[in-house]
Amino acid sequence: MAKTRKSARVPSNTPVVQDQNLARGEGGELHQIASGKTPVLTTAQGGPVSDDQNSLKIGPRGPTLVEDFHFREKIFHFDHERIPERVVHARGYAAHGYFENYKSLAKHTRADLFQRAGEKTPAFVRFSTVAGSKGSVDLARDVRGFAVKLYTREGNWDIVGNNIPVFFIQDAIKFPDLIHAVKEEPDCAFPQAQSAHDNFWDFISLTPESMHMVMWVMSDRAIPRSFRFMEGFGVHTFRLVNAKNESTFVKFHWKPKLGLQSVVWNEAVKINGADPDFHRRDLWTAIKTGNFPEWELQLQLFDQDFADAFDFDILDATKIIPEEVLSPVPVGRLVLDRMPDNFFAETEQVAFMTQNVPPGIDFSNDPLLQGRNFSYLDTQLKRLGSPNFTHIPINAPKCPFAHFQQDGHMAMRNPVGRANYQPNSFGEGPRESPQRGFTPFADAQNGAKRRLRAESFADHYSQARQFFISQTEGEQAHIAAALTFELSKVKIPAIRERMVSHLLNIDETLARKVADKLGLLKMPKPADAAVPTRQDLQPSPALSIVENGPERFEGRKLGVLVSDGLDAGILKALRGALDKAGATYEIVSPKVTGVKASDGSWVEADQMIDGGPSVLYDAVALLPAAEAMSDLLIESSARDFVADAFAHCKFIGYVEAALPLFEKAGILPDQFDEGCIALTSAKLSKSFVDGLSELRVWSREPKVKLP
Ligand code: HDE
Repeated sequence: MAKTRKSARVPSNTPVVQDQNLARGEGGELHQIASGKTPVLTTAQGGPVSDDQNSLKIGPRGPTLVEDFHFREKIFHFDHERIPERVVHARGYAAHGYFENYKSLAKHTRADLFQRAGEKTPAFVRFSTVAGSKGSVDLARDVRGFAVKLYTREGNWDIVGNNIPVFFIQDAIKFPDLIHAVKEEPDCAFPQAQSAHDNFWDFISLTPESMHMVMWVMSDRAIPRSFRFMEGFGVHTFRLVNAKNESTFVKFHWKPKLGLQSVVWNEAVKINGADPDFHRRDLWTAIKTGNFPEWELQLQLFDQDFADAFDFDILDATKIIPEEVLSPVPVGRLVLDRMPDNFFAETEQVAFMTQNVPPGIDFSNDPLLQGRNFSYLDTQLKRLGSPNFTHIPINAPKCPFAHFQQDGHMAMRNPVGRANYQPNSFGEGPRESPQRGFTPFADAQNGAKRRLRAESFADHYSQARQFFISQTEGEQAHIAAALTFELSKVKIPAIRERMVSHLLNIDETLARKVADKLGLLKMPKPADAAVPTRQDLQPSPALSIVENGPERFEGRKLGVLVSDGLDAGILKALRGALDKAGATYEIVSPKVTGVKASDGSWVEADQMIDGGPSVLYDAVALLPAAEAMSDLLIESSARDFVADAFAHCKFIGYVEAALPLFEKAGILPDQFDEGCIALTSAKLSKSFVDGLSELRVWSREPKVKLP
């Protein structure tokens, strides 16, 4: 016989989730618990709920009743919580801010946001990876999305860009193939968020136009330290159009105020394990602590004659105009200063669309851009489920708007009045304005209707080579290592060989290095090239991360390894210097509660050593006391902390008591270099922080032989 149990109501002891709208809504007093300000839990229909812990049953253990409308509504809503994730750029993180215009650009564009110096336009920016699903890791080797929504007084303008200024393909019709190839393979459903597999490299090796982009993706650009240290690019050539209807070609560049910085691959792999939300946490923490990230908008402006002088096509998204050939002009700054209140409502539901442009900004005939202008509207309908997605606050314009669109799922704002069409004889509703309205630039078009790729799109290797030769020696080594790693995951030898045959057209030394590391038995012939690689293109220093790195330690983080008995004076000096530099730090200690310093003061910890490996920090300081050393030396996480910091070429400040940790990590005294700095006094601790502006000790890299 089944045991009989006493019926018991589970007491409502969990905190009540506050629905601010509800609390503010009509009949607020009705929905207040008598004793205090806590609002009464209601159904979505507004009915007060008496018990949210137990479903309605017959008897204490009896069947649950369909009559329980509260239970049914709650579960029904939960069952429908997910919307389709983005096909690409599913994993993203966003913030609010503003764009501030430096001076009038009326000469080039009639766009309202560029007319007045100091004009501020609200902005929402979403950063993303491309290939992984919503729950994938932040440090995947991948392109980063850099999508900016500007709520201008003349409607929303979306610059839906990336952190890499070129793209894999030249024509939008190839996009589904590219994305199918990079995503997990359809039969086994792996690998997730990785391009290191056969399908991707099969497609790439059969698509020579992707070679320029491949060089970027194999560089450290694809593993940024954080969103705050990466550039953004509009990629395509757009047009600015002024009040006289004159057009200027334009390319958009976002330059981070903090400079460029990436991590190294071995570090990226470990960060993904230690903190898969590394980039999210970084942006959240920076903004929540008032360190607002900032980018400068710079424009490359040029006319048709300038465009015609190149032997490549400015409509080809696999090409750049080097900044040394055409300097970008600074026109304003983008500041991110507020995190969304709710991730789903804003970051997940934001709908970017390349076709969102205000009067004064226009498209070029770049076939990739033309295809995107079709795709983004389509995708929003699928994802958000209703043509009324512009009624969602994050997508709604912040300027006045008026139209006759009505009804449909979730219509929140139908036109009022009698006339829902125009012209109408009631004098009701909005009318079009030839003066203020968007007028496309009257670019004359002619030619036969054909499926063709212009010959001006045929050079696939010259700029790939230019990118490669613009990198420092260390950066070139990283590209070779990344190619080797990725191709080592490819199982079909013919794909590896085909890739090496393309590399031969880019740089022979690179090709040989990769072939050698892969153990290719014989060198393939160079791939057939429609246009031979130009050898005369000059290196462009603007393309190197190291050449454009930060000048200060500002905005970065020091990991401070401590133990009981640490030198309080040195820690105090370090903290002061870090505050002054606008940098942050975390105390990493054997126990998460903290440690007792030499002067008896308590130092709170941020991380246990296990949870705070050195890969999470830009540089480290080792401040353990001698008496704690025997315990620390048997902690493998303490050893890894030091070994990784050294292998990843980080600056390491240390007190003498920490020396046995180096030994344990396999770092001998004769390997110490200018990046290993003894902190024997408070004064030296300050100068250690000053010296961190360089970030990494790249000269160490050939010696540590990073994988
Ligand atoms: Fe996208 N892209 N894309 N893309 N793209 C999407 O739109 C597409 C391309 C970019 O944070 C989708 O809302 C096509 C280039 C970003 O919400 C989709 C083509 C560049 C984001 C789509 C491209 C981008 C997207 C998926 C080939 C850099 C994320 C969900 C012509 C300049 C925006 C969505 C966000 C998102 C289509 C190529 C950037 C499917 C057809 C080139 C940053 O509509």
